Order: sequence, then C-alpha cells, then structure tokens
Amino acid sequence: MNEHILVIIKPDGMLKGHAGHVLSRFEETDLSLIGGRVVKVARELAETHYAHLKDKPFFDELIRFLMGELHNNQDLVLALVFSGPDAVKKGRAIAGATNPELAEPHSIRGSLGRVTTKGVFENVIHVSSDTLEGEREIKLWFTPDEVARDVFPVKMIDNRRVWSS
Ligand code: 3AN
Repeated sequence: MNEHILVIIKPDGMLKGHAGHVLSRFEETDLSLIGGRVVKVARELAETHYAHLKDKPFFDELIRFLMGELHNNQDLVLALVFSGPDAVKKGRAIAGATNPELAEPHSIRGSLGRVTTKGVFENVIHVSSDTLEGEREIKLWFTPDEVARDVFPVKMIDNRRVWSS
C-alpha cells in the first residue's frame, strides 16, 4: 500500500543550494513526486508544523530556523509530497538521523548537515516521521488541488475542494 510523506528542504538546504541534490536522491527511489510548492514560512505554519515539540527547550529556535531567521532570512522552503510503497522508511533513510553528527554518512543529513558551534541542528530536510504525521503535514502545507493525486478524502465547501478532516 502506498504511503504519503511531506519532505521539506529547509532554509539551510535552500541557502546552500541543496534542493536539486535532494530531488535527485528521491528520484533514485520508486517514490512518486505528487506535489510541490515554494512556501514562505509564516510563524503560525511553523508552530503548527512543530506543535508536538512545543515543550522542548529548542522550540523557539526551531521555529525561527524554519522561518529562515537563522539563515539570512531565507524564508522560502521547498515543500514536496512523495508517495509510494514504504515511503516513510525510504524517506527517513535518505534523510538520516535527526542529529547530523549521528546520521549515516551517505544520508542527506550525514553528508550535508552539521551541528553549529551554537548547537543548532542544520539538518537540511524534514521528512514525515510516520504515516499519520505525513497525512497531518500534507494537509497542513497543501490544499487538495495542490496534490496531483487523490490521496486523502476531500469535501466541497463553497465550490472549493477542502480536506474532509
Ligand atoms: P526529525 O526531523 O528527525 O523527525 P524531530 O521531529 O524529533 O526530528 O525534530 C524536529 C526538528 O527539531 C529536527 N529536525 C531538528 O531540527 C530539531 N531537533 C530535534 N531534536 C533536537 C535537539 N535535541 N536539539 C536541537 N534541535 C533538535
């Protein structure tokens, strides 16, 4: 059965020009790219995306990170939706461990990420951690019309297609 994941090329990855490399790595798999948009990250979007981490000591820094405030105000990220068998496992393997210093050397985070002298994880990409998170995140970052396959149920409101839950 196909799984659906959100992949984000984060501000550090965008600033350093890694978007093409990330796309190439995913294109080497059997996953299909079914959505993509350049997004200017507003605080509310960042806070909702990382809501599960709001009690962590690094939360505020994490929000500022995703908004580009730690990277020359690089506030545009590339959000992608990939779909296919075992998408979570394959995407997480390409990404590598959360901490770039512990990530497998050939993974994106192991090869292109770093921990700054201030202890910030510059880990280049986000990949959904499981299928439930994938669904929540895709619905947060994309409207139904921005995803090229019918992956989740939709309903009509005022002649517009919206996610049904
Ligand atoms: P992942 O992105 O690997 O799924 P999460 O969801 O636990 O990891 O964390 C989201 C983001 O929060 C990470 N990508 C990383 O940037 C940051 N983060 C997680 N743990 C730490 C930590 N211990 N110290 C600093 N930043 C962290």
